[in-house]
Amino acid sequence: MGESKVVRVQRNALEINRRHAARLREAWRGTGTLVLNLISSPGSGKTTLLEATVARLKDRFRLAVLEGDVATERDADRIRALGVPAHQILTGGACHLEARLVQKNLEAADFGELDILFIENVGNLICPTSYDLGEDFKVALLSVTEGDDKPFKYPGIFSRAEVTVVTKADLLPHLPFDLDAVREQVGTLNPRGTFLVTSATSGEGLDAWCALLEERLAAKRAAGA
Ligand SMILES: Nc1nc2c(ncn2[C@@H]2O[C@H](COP(=O)(O)OP(=O)(O)OP(=O)(O)O)[C@@H](O)[C@H]2O)c(=O)[nH]1
Ligand SMILES: [Mg+2]
Repeated sequence: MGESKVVRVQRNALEINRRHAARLREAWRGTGTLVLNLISSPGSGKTTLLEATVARLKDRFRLAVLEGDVATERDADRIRALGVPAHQILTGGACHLEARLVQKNLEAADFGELDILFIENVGNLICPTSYDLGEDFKVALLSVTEGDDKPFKYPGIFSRAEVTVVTKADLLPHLPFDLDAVREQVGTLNPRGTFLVTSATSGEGLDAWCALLEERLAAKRAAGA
């Protein structure tokens, strides 16, 4: 039996996305901008981690945030409240960002030259996984309230994200969350990935997270020099 129409349409959409993503990646290679694509379930702490991150790095680096959501400017407002430029992308119902939408909104945002651009994807552990946005790497977040079985249940994102960040570690004493089991699952899916344990509330792990960003930015700059 031939390929169904739905599969063909999906494949075409991914192919078009790939081409747009390649253009974005090339542009960011030229400017030496480090670009992250943050992916996780709704409420796992993406914006809160970004708030803590920009607060720590904004005096030394030119930062901006693209916020992906189905509705509201709330996340972009939270970042702007810290004095860091942010632009809200509204998908109008779609459960993921696409490279073309990022390109369009980046032009509208007119951030100027940046050291680091953070893209917070729409809260969803599945849909954003297949859509390359031209980023240097994907970051998968998993909050400890979501359960310690998630990497094996959602292998797509945890195998593709170069960095996995466990969030809300301050809540660990109150939950039956087996951190070692999660570390093992992520290690199996992505043996060369980086695994960080953080809490935006207590500050745990934020030094390591920010150091990773600085290292990756320096490496990108050195490669482009
Ligand atoms: N205890 C604790 N709560 C946290 C931490 N980080 C985030 N939260 C809380 O988790 C809730 C959701 O956080 P957000 O940062 O809005 O989550 P998000 O992933 O951006 O959510 P969406 O954009 O809707 O997908 C908020 O009530 C935060 O205060 C943390 O480190 N510890
Ligand atoms: Mg958010």
